[in-house]
Amino acid sequence: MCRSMFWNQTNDAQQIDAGGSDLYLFKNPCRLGYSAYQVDNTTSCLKLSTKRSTYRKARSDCQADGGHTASTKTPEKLALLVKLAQGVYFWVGMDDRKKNKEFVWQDDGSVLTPLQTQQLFMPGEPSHLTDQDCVSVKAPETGLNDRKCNLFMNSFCEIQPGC
Ligand SMILES: [Ca+2]
Repeated sequence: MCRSMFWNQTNDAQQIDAGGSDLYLFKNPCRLGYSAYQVDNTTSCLKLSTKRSTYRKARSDCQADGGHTASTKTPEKLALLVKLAQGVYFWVGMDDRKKNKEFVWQDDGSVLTPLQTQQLFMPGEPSHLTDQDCVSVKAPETGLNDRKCNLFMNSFCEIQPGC
């Protein structure tokens, strides 16, 4: 559920001088602490966590904000997060904790497709080794890899614009 009241409190319109006599009103569509990115033909509001945590904690922190650990369903979105992370290791919003070898995206509960597996994971991954039920990117890698969920990593929270 989006809280429009919160949105109004935390996103003041800014006046931007365009260089001439015209002034434009710009309003960040994302709540405080989140930045807007155009990716996958939509606007995503993203925030990188300030500390490392387990997958479970990262997930619950994002849920407390009304969102989820950021998805990377396309190579374009994955490349964006890798770039924003600047070498920091981060969790991706997907795990197969419920049913082994069936990765489910946090944002909509859909199952990872074979095409996504091929496009997004590192060669030879996901390896499904013992307890590797969560998914992350570990620089200098730029693709996904399943790893143990109790490792400590940063993560991106993602929420809907206006939420
Ligand atoms: Ca692995």
